[in-house]
Amino acid sequence: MTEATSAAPAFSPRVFSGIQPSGNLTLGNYLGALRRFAKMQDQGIETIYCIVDMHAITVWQDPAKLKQATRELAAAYLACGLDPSRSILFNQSQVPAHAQLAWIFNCVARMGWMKRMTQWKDKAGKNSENASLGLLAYPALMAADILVYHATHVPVGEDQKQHVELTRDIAAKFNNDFDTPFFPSPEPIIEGAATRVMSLRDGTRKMSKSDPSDMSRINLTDDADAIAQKIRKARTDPEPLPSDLEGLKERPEARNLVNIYAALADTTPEAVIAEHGGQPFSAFKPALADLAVAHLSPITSKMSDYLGDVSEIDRVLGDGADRAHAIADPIVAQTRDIIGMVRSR
Ligand code: AQP
Repeated sequence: MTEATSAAPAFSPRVFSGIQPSGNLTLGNYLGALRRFAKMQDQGIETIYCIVDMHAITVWQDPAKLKQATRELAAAYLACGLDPSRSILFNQSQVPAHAQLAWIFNCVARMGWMKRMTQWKDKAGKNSENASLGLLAYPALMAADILVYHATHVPVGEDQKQHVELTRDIAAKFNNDFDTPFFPSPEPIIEGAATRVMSLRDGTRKMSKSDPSDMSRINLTDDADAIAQKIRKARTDPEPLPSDLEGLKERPEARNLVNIYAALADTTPEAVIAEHGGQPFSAFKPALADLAVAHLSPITSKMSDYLGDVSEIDRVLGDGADRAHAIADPIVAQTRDIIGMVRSR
């Protein structure tokens, strides 16, 4: 074992997760990620949350919109209960250690691993020759985001599980190649009734910021009327809600609305069916809309308060970046030692 290896730190619990500033934040981002981030902070674990702007540019981003979306996302983190004195909050591009470790991981990960990723296949589609190289390498950067902090837990929605598993594979291959237990094997944390919120227009597709149809998603910036209208127009079948969960099996749109209700009410789909089973959608949808508005409107209004002071947002991000540097830089330096790069200064 190398000197750097024997100095490897013990892995105390540390949470890392990130969100792309790629447009309108959705109810899926909120239930699958943001809300749970604040909960983990409140459990007293060390928490590091990132606005992953380098991931966002793997597909085209208009520069002015990227800036705006970055600050909006910072405001959303704060509005959802993130306390920057307890959590580290920053944007990825300000901490070069992410890109530095990502390059090393590009040389550890195999092309075949990357090409098997569902997100690559979905986003590159049939036009993969024309997709950016960054889109293919996305999971190696994500592995670097997590492992550059020796993070042990990664709260994510269901769609990111495969990338966290790949992070574990990269850590294992690095540790094996260099005969060192240097990197931890982080656990994906996927919990709750809405780990995969589906589109309101198609219950078989994920609700997504980049879906061209605005009616497919609830945005965190939607007002009460827009939320009510989108839920009213959400695609459903003509049957009333079933009297048990089994009855939702072949009904993806109905199941999605029940799951969203359960997540917002902090209960289980079983409890929602026990209360609303047998109701037609004309009764269930208004109840869901009321719940969604009650839940989201305080967040929307806090977001706009935070956005009223952009310099304070930038200050919070700058302070977070300084604290992130302090953890990440020594880990990158040790990684370089392990692989045999000379420290000349
Ligand atoms: N529909 C969803 N249900 C539950 N969780 C979701 N997440 C995203 N969509 C859902 C979770 O939100 C976190 C941040 O995601 P991201 O912005 O990094 O990228 P993504 O997963 O690709 O999300 P989008 O909304 O679909 O973005 P675009 O359209 O830009 O690609 C992750 O933890 C994710 O699981």
